[in-house]
Amino acid sequence: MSRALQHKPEMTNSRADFYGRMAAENMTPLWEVLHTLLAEEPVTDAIPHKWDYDSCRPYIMESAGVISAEEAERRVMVLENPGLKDRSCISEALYAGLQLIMPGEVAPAHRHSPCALRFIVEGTGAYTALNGEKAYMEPGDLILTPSWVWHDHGHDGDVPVVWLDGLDLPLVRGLGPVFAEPYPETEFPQGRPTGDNMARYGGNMRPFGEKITSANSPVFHFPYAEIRETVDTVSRAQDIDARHGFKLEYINPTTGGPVMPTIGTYMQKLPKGFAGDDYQTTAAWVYHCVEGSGRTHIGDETIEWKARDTFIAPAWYKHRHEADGDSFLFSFTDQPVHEKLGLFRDNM
Ligand code: 1HN
Repeated sequence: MSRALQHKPEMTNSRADFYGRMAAENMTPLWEVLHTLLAEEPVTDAIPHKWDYDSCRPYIMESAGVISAEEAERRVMVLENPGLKDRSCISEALYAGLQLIMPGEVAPAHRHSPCALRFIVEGTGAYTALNGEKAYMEPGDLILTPSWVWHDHGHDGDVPVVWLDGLDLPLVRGLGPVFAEPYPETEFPQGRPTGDNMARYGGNMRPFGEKITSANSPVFHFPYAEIRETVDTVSRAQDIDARHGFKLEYINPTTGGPVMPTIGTYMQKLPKGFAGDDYQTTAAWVYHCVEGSGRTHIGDETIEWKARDTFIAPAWYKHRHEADGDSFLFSFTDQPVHEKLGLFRDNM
């Protein structure tokens, strides 16, 4: 190639003097930084990383004695990407954390413009209420709390419950429109009965005459028992994808698109002995192993994973999965944003 965008001009005394003088007017020379602003391919400071659940769990449990869910508002250990220190994010656009709720606790009702998902890691008996409609958690369940919906968490059971939170908070913060509001009471009043969202919108039917205007899935609870059965059934009569094994997207039933406008969510089965091809995309992928074990080669790194581990494949990192036994991986990604903005690319 005869021309490279990576060219950095030579610094001379007179140039340095000129740059120094224009700084008084809050102006800087683009040609000194253009090579960093316009890399030929996506560059991210995020790095591939795994949060080993066995190593993280003692700290999560210890946090119960450090602060209550109510005092903390949300008792969450942020999964901070080691390449993005002090930014509370797992990728440039996505946030992830592990949240603990103990029997009898409440995490007070609030709402915010960033949207969130919960993927249940361990325990049973806790719930998330959306506008007062409770969704009871089982390991492997996905529960959504879309933008600006009132939500609180509670726990009627008797074992600690931990879930993985995923939010588009870094993206929304970068764009600007972060709003949040506490509900005046700790708990939102009782709303519709448990399961109402699935009956209303998740049964291949919808209420007669209802206009659906939300950009988010009106189904907000996706139980693992059903999702696993779906993916497993499809895997028996479907050609395997060389990159993804058998991978299905959770959908907003009113659009067929992603469950929330900014975050896509997937469950994939990697059959015993699967050794996949490289996948490369502009989007970042947070993976969480529900069952099985294996490894994912991300760039030059190899991440070994087993049930309850969480790991990140940052934007544009080639990555390929290998499974020991039959394995199930949940994932969430900012891919829908890239697609909506016409910026998405991959190597499919
Ligand atoms: C939030 O509201 C929750 O509702 C969890 O459980 C994690 C991280 C940042 C900002 C808000 C929740 C959060 C959060």
